[in-house]
Amino acid sequence: MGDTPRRMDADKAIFTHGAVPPDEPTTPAEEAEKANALEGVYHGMTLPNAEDVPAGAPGCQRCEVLPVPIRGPGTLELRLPHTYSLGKTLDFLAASRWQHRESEGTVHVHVPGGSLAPLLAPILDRLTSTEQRDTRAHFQPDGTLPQNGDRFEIEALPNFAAKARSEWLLDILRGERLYSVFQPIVSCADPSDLLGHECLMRAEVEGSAVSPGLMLDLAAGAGLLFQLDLAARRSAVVSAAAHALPAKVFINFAPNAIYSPHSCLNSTVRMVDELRLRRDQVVFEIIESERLPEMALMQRIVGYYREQGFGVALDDVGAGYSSLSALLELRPDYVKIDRTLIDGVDRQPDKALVARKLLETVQGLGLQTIVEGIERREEWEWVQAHGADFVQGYFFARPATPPPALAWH
Ligand SMILES: [Ca+2]
Repeated sequence: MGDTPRRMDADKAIFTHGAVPPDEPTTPAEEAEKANALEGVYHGMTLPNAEDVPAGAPGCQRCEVLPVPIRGPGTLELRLPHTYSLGKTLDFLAASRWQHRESEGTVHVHVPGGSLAPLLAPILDRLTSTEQRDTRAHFQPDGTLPQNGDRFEIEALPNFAAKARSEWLLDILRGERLYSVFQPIVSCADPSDLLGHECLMRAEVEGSAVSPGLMLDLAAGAGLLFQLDLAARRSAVVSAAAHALPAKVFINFAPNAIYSPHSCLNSTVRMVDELRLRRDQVVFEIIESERLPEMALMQRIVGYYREQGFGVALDDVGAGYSSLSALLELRPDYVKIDRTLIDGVDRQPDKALVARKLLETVQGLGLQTIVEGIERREEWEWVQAHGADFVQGYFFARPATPPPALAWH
């Protein structure tokens, strides 16, 4: 990526906000060993491009096909919602070098080549979020004519802009550059007793770590959540197998990236079997529990995993409002208590009250708790005194690859 300086600058700006500290350092020899291990384990995890997929190919087209990146040469068409919004956009274009024209409230801007991000960023800056949402965008590559199906390609500007900015993410997906790091989950009473490892998605661009949150947010806006989530699950399964993880393997998945459990999750299940992980070793963590899709779909997803012999955890409980009802409806094997509720719980009485009631509720329902985000001994002692079953956090071990030794003492 980064074939023009302008594009690299735009991408860098994105990364600055999303950068995370690098994981535990690994030597080049370890990296090579890891790469070889993964290479030897599984060869089938490339996501094809849209144009490479033969008609009638098996698998979920939504999850397994990568869109073609939006880039010039071509014409960006913007339909602004109001003459005021139109005026601001035309003022910017008149003062810029972009070749453009306006016709009946629609602005046509020619992009001679490369990314659209440098054109879109200043336009987005001049529009409020409401104006952005009510602006429609479409891109017509040079040498093509509008087709009948193109009417479905007209999008709200924020989604279109996310797609135009997502080239680096497409590069990561196409190049299979997602990898997993592992964080131990241990018994609260005896942290030398390992329950398992959570697999956490990572990627690097031009030597900088990109935060998983940034990848997920951009993917959600750009319509790439299905592909990112599938690639992350694949990376987790491959890495867990390559490192022969000894205990349970916790793998995150976004329920909002699933239409049908059977078609969207089938390839992950097959890979677990092919790589000889035991199904009862694998626990799928339902992320984004504060904005779950409708309960009927959630029940089908959880039911599917259970029928296939996997465990299910509900992630980030306590971070939102709807996850308590999800506990009752879904009865997950493990409930992961969100870190925001635990950070400083030993010295904040209000937070302690909420955390204590939540732990009591989960225990009363007969579900097992995993408390995330333990960074200090006092937090561990507090959750131990309040009956948590398992704990996870920097106090015990940071996420790393290869899986880190426990460092809690
Ligand atoms: Ca998680």
